[in-house]
Amino acid sequence: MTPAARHRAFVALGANLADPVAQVRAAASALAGLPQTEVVRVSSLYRTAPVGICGQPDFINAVAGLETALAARELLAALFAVEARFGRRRDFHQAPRTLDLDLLLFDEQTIDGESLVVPHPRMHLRAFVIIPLLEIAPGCRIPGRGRASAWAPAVAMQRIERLV
Ligand code: PH2
Ligand code: MG
Ligand code: MG
Repeated sequence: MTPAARHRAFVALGANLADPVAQVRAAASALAGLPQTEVVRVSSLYRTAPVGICGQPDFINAVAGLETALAARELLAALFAVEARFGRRRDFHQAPRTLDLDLLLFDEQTIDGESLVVPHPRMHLRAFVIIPLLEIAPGCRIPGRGRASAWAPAVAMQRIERLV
């Protein structure tokens, strides 16, 4: 039997409701429980200003690097299942959330589907993704966007604070 191909994936974790530090910590542990998946690294937690939305509490964000034998869409479904377990409700677009798990990168693949777009289309413009991603994968490349590190200056005005 040939072993299933292993993929390197990066996932963004975010929460801004109901003790978000605890939510993000627990979510990182939940990722370790995904089938056929190992968590290789988890970044520090960061407190970040909401981007693209007004009047919401600060977020807690992190990025996890995974190694998985799941296909991209299987991983996405597994991430949705974890969000649901954490009580995520989708009351309206960009409603405050107990947990948001976004698939950022999947190997060097470009996926342009109805339910899944990889690389995440706005990841390079968000300090809350770029800074934790660079912490755990400084040489990381974003297909179509070049080195992740090249985007750090573009997000330098966004408020982000690493938690100790
Ligand atoms: N997620 C969003 C929109 N804005 N801002 C921060 N700081 N962190 C997030 O995780 C975030 C956001 C949509 O998912
Ligand atoms: Mg999101
Ligand atoms: Mg999401």
